[in-house]
Amino acid sequence: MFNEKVEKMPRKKLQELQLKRLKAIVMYAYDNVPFYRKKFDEAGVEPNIKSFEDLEKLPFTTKDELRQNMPFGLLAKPMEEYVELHASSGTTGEPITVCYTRHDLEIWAEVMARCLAMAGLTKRDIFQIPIPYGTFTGAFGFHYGGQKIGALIVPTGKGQSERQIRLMEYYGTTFIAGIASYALHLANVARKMGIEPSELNVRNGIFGAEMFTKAMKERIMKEWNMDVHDIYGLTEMCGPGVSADCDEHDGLHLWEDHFYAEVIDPKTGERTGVEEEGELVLTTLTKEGMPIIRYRTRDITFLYEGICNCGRTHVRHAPIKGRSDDMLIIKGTNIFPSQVEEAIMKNEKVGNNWLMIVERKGDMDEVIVKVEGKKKYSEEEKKKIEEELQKEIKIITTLGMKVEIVEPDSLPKHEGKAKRVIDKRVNQ
Ligand code: DLL
Repeated sequence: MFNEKVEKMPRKKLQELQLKRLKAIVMYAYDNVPFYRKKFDEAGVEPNIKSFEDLEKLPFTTKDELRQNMPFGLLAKPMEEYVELHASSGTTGEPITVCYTRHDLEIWAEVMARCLAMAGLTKRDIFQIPIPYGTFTGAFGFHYGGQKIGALIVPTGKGQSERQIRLMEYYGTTFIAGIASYALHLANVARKMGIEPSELNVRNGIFGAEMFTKAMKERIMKEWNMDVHDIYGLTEMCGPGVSADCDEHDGLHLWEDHFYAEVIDPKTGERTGVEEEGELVLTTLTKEGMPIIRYRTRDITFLYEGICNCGRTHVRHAPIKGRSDDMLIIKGTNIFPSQVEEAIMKNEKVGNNWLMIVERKGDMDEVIVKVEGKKKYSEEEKKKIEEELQKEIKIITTLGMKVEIVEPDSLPKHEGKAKRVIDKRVNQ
């Protein structure tokens, strides 16, 4: 463990620490960020909270509110205190910009180091980071955390997949991090170069930044012959590093000394019951540069009860099921693209890339799921796989969808987060 004292802190002590920090950060936000002063005053709430329950009286912060105050309207410190900025990838609108003080960077490195150590990173590892170094938080988060542990970092950065594989071979990379779908893309590239990914030295990987189903994890594990960990985070909190899963692979530990988590019903805003799914709401407990109170992440999950076998006391949440704004309503049924992925990735005959197209035909919604075959198949073979997938998708989503097996490498590739859904109904 990177920080055993904190990671195994008795729950009572951890909650005392949380409450102390929660009281302080709410007051700090009120005193230093005019946006919060106005918001709390308008809601008629006092910023002097006394209990976790009191927090529920405070209004949520939404992505739209952050957007309206971009780029620097939510900062709590004078400009000269900031040393770095990052921004969200902006797949759902204007990017959200976050500025870090030195103290904030230090905390980011600490939570990242805990996640990476949990995934097995040690100072003896050769740690390759095939993620764009830029305003996206991914690469820098892994970089700072990896350095804190003392691993040898190979900052290969964006794309150039063949070069990534060559360098893995050349340096004997043992640990990689990144965006889940890119790990599978790299496996495809390696094979095309005549290199079996499982024969490279890579034995551990930690991935996130997008929907990451169990079936996909299993596939990455198998293709690379490595252990795979899930890491979650978002720019608004720090970037990657909010939570990750331990070797039990049963939920992600969320670092509660730095983030306070609630799960709410996205419709009513009320907290959900024990282990009941809803939208994750996060409050930063220690961020001095840009504190955020009760942020609606739109990510769907639930919090576990009980302590993990690994001994860490920090609460676990279920792998993110999807974003509330990813949810599709098809023929009146709510589905998440992650359910379709779960169905597809279980099938050994399909490749690593897929795309779902939703259209309205007359009065009816129609879905076509295009899936790359693992290899080129005959028409007859294709038909058989299509039927298998259709059946599996129906079991998981209850919906009938058309499936089309397409040739390997024929669908758009992604070096960043994968785009899995084209919903043509939006413009129909
Ligand atoms: O994606 C930070 C990150 C980088 C996390 C690298 C993990 C690895 P944003 O670009 O702000 O930040 O996007 C945040 O991505 O609200 C989730 O919807 C989604 N997301 C992040 N991690 C996971 C995960 C980074 N492990 C948004 N599983 C979040 C599912 C994830 N979704």
